[in-house]
Amino acid sequence: VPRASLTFPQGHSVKSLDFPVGLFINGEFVAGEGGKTIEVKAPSTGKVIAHVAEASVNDVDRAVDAAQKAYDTVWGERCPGHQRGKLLMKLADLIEEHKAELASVEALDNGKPYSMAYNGDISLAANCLRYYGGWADKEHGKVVEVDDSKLAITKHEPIGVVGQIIPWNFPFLMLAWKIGPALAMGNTVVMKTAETTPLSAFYACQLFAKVLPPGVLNILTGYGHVVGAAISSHMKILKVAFTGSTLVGRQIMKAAAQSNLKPVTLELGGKSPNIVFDDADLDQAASWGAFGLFFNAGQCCAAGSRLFVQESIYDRFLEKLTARVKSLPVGDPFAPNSFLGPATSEMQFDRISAHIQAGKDEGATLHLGGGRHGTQGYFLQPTIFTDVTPNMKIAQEEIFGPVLVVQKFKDEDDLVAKANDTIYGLASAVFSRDISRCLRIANKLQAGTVWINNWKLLSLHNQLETQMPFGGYKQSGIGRELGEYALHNYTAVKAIHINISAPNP
Ligand code: TXE
Repeated sequence: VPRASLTFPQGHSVKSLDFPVGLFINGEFVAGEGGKTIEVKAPSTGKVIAHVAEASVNDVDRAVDAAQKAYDTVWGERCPGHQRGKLLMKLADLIEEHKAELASVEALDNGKPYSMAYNGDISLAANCLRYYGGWADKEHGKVVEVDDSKLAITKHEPIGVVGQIIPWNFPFLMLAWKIGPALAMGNTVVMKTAETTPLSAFYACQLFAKVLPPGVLNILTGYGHVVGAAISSHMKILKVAFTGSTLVGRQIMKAAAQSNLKPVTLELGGKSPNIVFDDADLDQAASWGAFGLFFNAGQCCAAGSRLFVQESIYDRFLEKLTARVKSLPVGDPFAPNSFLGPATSEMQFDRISAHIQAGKDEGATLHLGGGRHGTQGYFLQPTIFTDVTPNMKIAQEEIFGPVLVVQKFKDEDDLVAKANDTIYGLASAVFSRDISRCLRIANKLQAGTVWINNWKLLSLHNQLETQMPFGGYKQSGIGRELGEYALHNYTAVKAIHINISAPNP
C-alpha cells in the first residue's frame, strides 16, 4: 500500500506527516488493482509530493460490495439513529483534534492558505458532521390522517449504498457535505475524491477507521472517466451525488438514467452576479466584491464573478474595489498573510489563462493583472476586466479563477435582465441601503442563494451556513445540499397503509 511522506516549510507548526494513501475499502487501506498509482503535485511549486493508489472499475465493485455488506449488517436500520449520530459527532471531535494536520495537508495539496484551510474548510467540515450527527435521530416519518378505516404512516428509510463524487476546490469540506447527511440517514458510501487533491481524505481515513464500522464509508481516488463513470453507472449504487462541472454533471445524469435510474444530486458551475446600487455602503460592497470572487483564488462555484455596478457610482466604486483587490496578498499557502494561493492544477492554470486571453481578444479592457504571479507553481495575478459586454465569453463562461468581470447597469429592470442572462443560477449578492429594493431584486434573481449586504469575515462564514440549503437554479444543479434539505437526498419514503376496520366477510 503506497504511503505519502509530506514535509512542511520551516517554522510551520506541523513538521512532517507520513500516512497510507491506499484505497480505503472495508475499513482498510489496500493497493489499487495492479498496483497503479496517480502522481499528486503541490500547486504552489508544481513538484510531485505523493503517489496515491489509483482505483479501477474492479476496485469500485470491491468498494460497493463492502458498502452493501456494511449496510446489510451494521448500518442502515441495523444501527439506530442516535448511535449513528454519536459516531458522526465523535468523527467531528477527531477532525478538530487533527485540524492542524488536516489543514496542512489541504494547504499543500490544494494550494489554499493554511489559515483558511484551518479556520474555514476543516473547521466547517467538523461543524457539518456534528450538525448531521444531530439530525441522525430526528428525521422521521408521519402519521397521515386519511379515514378511520386505516392507520396511514410514512417511514423515512435509508436508500442503501450511495455514490459520491467530489471536486478539488474544497476537497475536505466537500467530503463532509456529502458524507454528513448520507451517513446520518443510514446509507453507506462509496466516494471518489478528485484525482488532483486526494490527500486530506486519505489522511482522514485513519480517523474514519477508528470510528466507523468497516465498509460504512469507502474512499477511492481515480480518474473521472473510469472510477466516476463506474460509480454513476453502477447497478448496485442506488443514488449518486456529484459536485463538479456542468459538463460532467450531464454525463453523470445520463449514466444514471441509462443504468438503474438512480436519483441524482448535482452541484455544478456558476457565474454569479454581485450587484452594487448607488445607495450601498461602498466600502462594504468593495470588501465583499474582492472577497466574494478572489477567496480561494476564485475557485468557488458560488464566486461573485460578474460584478454589476450602477452607472452613477461606477468610477468611484471601481477605484475602491481596485484598491481592495491590489491589497490582497498572493503567495505561499504557508505564509501567514497569503490570501490567494495558486490555481489547484496546471490544467486549471491553463484554462484560466485561456479565458484571460479570450477577454483580451474580445475587446474587454484588462484593468488589473492578467498574468502569472511569480516564477514557480500555478499562481495568477488577481485580474479585473472592465468594458465587458454580456455576450462576451468571459461574461458567460465560468472561469473558476481570480478573474472578475465588471459591467454597468442603469436601473432595476436593466439589472435584472443582465443578471439573469446566464445558463447558471447558483448564487448572487445585492448591496443597497434600501432593503425593499434588495428584497425586490432577490425575488427576481434566478439563483439558489442571495446574499444581501454581506460582510467579509475571516472564514467561510457569512458566505455559507451549514444550516442553510445550498444549490442551484437552472444549469447550476439539481437538489440542495446542507441544512435539513440535504436529508431528503438520502432518504426513501415508504407509505404504510394499515387496515384497522372490522373484518367485513
Ligand atoms: O471538473 P470535473 P474539472 C468547474 C469549473 C472548472 C471546470 C472543470 O468551472 O473550471 O469545472 O474542472 C470527476 N464521470 N468546476 O475538469 O471534470 C473528476 O474526477 C464521473 C466547478 O476538474 O467536473 C472529479 O472528481 N465523474 C465545481 C470531479 O468529477 C467524473 C468544482 C470534478 O471534475 C467524470 C470543480 C465522469 N465522466 C470544477 N469526469 C464546483 N461546482 O464547485 C470527471 N469526473
